[in-house]
Amino acid sequence: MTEIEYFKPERGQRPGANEDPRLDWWRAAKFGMFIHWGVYSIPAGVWKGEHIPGIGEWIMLRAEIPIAEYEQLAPQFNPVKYDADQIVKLAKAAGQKYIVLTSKHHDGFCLYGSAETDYNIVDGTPFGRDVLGELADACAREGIKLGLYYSQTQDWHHPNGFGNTWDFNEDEQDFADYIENYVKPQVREILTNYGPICIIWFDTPRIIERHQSQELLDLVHSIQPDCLVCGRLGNKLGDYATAQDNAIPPELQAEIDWETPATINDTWGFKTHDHNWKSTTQLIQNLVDIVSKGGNYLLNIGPDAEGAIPEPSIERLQAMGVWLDVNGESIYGTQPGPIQGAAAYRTTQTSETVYLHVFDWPADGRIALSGLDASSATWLDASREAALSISEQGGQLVIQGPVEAPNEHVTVIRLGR
Ligand code: JFZ
Repeated sequence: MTEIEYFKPERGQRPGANEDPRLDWWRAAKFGMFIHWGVYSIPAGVWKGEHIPGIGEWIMLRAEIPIAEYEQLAPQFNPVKYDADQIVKLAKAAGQKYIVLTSKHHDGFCLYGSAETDYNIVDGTPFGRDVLGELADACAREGIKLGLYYSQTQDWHHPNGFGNTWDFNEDEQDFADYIENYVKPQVREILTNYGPICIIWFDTPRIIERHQSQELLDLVHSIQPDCLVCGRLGNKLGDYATAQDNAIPPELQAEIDWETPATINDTWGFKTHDHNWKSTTQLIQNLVDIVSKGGNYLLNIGPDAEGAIPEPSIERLQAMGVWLDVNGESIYGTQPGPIQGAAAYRTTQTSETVYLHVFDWPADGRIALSGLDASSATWLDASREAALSISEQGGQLVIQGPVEAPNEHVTVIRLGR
């Protein structure tokens, strides 16, 4: 079995996979919305007229922008189009059951009114509103769970944070002090001031020490025992495993709870010139592929400097929601299916039903499956009228449907056991 290399809770750290009831809602949810937003959406991939390669939220490091220059972005940040209700309603329309917002990314800017620094949206910008607070209220109104991304090691603004080698000399930094007197107070405030938080999404652990990871895990669970911690806390600690960005394991990961964080284009933070949007079909197939292997799909939006969501993201997420309105029964609350490793289809299942997801509909409408018995085959899309039959031929279950693909993205057939 190919394990998810990057971050995987050590066995025994927490109840094993499929055992910890704190994850039950998350296992059933399958699909979440990631939101990467901050002052990096102002340069949006361009600095002093130069296109800066890589992901947009890394522009400060990629261009080695001195703090004195980069923090001048904060007084320019006035995202008047920010609408927390619009974001939450888009997540709901898309079928995303939880949202994870960057409360503080590697550049150190906070999207909430932190008592630990004025380098935040409330105290340091003309906008002056608490983005996180407004999102928390909108999530509560709409019944969507809210999680928070928090960069616990990389902080290119704080003198004792990790990663800024152009303003600071690492040998003169005190990372232990940073963890004790900045990270812990900020983790406390985001878990105390904004209601129930479903996940703390730590990231890029880099130099964090085992005891520091453990202390942060214990701190989160001491304040909100039901708050989950993703697999990037460091030292293989956390409540579930986190795959590499946009990575989908080639095979079933039955032993662990895991999640793939992913982008719709090629950047997390908004970039003006990144138009490489994945197709709706690709996004739906990614969701099905991940769920069929036991994982969750955390799919990102990157609002621009005005707080607007890029239209291509809205279009794709809404189309994913249309597909899930019809086919969500085969996704939410399911387990990995009995057939794994096929190229053209995936399977998920419940105790009574197997769901066959057909990626590439056969030209003759005929699907032959080995290792599966079924008493019935019906379209999950109740509006489909085309004939669908099953038979047993040569030891295989043969499904005969129309020659035309029933669904432009992924067709789902419900197989009764
Ligand atoms: C990290 C961040 O640096 C990035 O800005 C974004 O927030 C992303 C979700 O997480 O990037 C990573 C972290 C881990 C891997 C790759 C990119 N990895 O495991 O290969």
